[in-house]
Amino acid sequence: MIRAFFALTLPDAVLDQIERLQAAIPFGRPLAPENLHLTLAFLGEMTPETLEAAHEAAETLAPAPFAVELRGLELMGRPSGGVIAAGVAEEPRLDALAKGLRSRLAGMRIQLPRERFRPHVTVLRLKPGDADEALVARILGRHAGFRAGPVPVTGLSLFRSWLGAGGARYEELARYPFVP
Ligand code: 2AM
Repeated sequence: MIRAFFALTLPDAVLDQIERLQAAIPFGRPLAPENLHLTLAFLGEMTPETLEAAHEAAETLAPAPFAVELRGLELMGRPSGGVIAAGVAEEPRLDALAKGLRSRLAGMRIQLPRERFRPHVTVLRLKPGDADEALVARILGRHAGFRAGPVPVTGLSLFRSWLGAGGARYEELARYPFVP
C-alpha cells in the first residue's frame, strides 16, 4: 500500500519565514523545511491502481493560478499530542480547488475522510510534556499576527508519505501545473 496525499508546496521565502517562527517557539518538534506543505486532500493507504485513479483525477484539474497568504497560528488537537499550524487567509479559489479535487476523486470512487477542509500548514508537532495549555496559549497569542506569503498556487503535487522511526518523509510523485 502507498500512503499518499495531495498538497501545495511553499516557496523558499515562505519556508524561511516559517523557520524563523519555529525558532521563536520554545517547545515542540519543528518540521524540516522539506516537510512543510499545505495539504489539500489526504488519501490514506492506496493500492497502486487507486493511486493511478487519483493521479488521473488530478490531471483533469485546470484552474487559473492564484496566490494565498499564511495568517495566524493555531493549535490543532491537544497540547499533549497535537500540532501547531499556520492558518491560511480566506481564499475562495483555494476552497474551490480543494472541492474540485475532492469531487473528482469521488468520481473515481476514492472516498476521503468526511472532515471539513481546513487549510493549514503544520509547523511543529507536540508530544506529552512539551508544553502546558497556558504556555501554548501564550505563544499562540504572541504570534497571532504571524503572516507569510505570498504562496503562489501554480500547481499541485501528489506526495507519498514514508513513515519511519525518525518521523514521516515525503516524496513528490507527480506535479500538476496550472495553466495561466
Ligand atoms: P497535518 O499537516 O495536519 O499533519 C501527510 O501526512 C499529510 O497528510 C500531512 O499534511 C497531514 O496533515 C495529512 N494527514 C495525515 N493524516 C491525516 C488524516 N488522517 N486526515 C487528514 N489529513 C491527514
